[in-house]
Amino acid sequence: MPAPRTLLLTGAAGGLGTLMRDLLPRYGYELRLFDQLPVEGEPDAITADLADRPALREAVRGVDAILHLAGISVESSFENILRANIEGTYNLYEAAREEGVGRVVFASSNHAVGFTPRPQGADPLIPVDTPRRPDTFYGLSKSFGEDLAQLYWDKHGVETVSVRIGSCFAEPRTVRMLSLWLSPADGARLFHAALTAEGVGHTVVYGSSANTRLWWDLGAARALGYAPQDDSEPYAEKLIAEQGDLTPENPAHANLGGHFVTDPPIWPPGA
Ligand code: NAI
Ligand code: 15L
Repeated sequence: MPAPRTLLLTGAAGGLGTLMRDLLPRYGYELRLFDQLPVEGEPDAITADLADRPALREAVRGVDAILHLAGISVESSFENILRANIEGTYNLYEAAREEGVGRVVFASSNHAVGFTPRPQGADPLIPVDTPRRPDTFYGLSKSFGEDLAQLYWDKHGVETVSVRIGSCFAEPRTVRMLSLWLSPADGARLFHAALTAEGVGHTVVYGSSANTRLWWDLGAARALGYAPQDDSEPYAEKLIAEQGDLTPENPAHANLGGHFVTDPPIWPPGA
């Protein structure tokens, strides 16, 4: 596949969107920005909600590919998740189909498989085909997004790489993130690989750096051409000294999804 030049970046005002606005142009992408919030310093960014289908259709018109980051990025009420992540992602795929955009990279999450026990001791790494076990309505919406991507490939020929992102921040913030950290530079490497690899159909990959304490198998991501350069290990001593190490007896430490697994559900306001 020729390298896409024009890329629609949804969620451009968010944490990951801000990191990628800086990093992706270095790979030659011309970015078109989309978010419900204004993007600081970017007067040409499209300010619209994923529910606004005409705005979304205009936003995708003429781009080579889409990096879909927009949505609620933590747990919320089912109603909020339904509107932003489930209906919003459906609207995005419909716009891509209608406008003939052939490649989407979808920001899925570790929380689509959050109830998967994390490896301990000599346990094998978690394979990418492990059964989906969402830990929240949020994780459920990512599971839906992956199935939607499969449908749009099988039925309409829209290709997607669903990247189950671990924790993409400038630095790992918790001991759990030592296993799941995706450095911003590796995030850009992985998204670039996902945007340019040939014949992906719908491919699901895990997204993290080459962490010493890795929990999951990066083979599917590497098969796209991703070669991670970073490792969270230099942050380990300080984080463990501050927070203590993970203990298998603590249910929030026993599964991939961390505290998302153990937090009480969020019901609609007023319920
Ligand atoms: P964020 O919350 O900082 O950014 C999300 C952006 O989406 C915000 O700018 C928000 O205004 C926008 N947005 C939300 N609902 C929208 C709607 N209805 N219409 C238009 N725009 C809307 O989240 P972050 O950390 O930047 O994550 C980006 C994506 O990556 C999210 O989809 C998140 O679920 C996913 N992800 C992120 C991880 C991370 O470690 N940062 C880990 C796993 C997944
Ligand atoms: C996610 O899916 C969230 O979007 C992000 O804010 C982090 O909580 C990350 O997972 C994580 O599990 O660390």
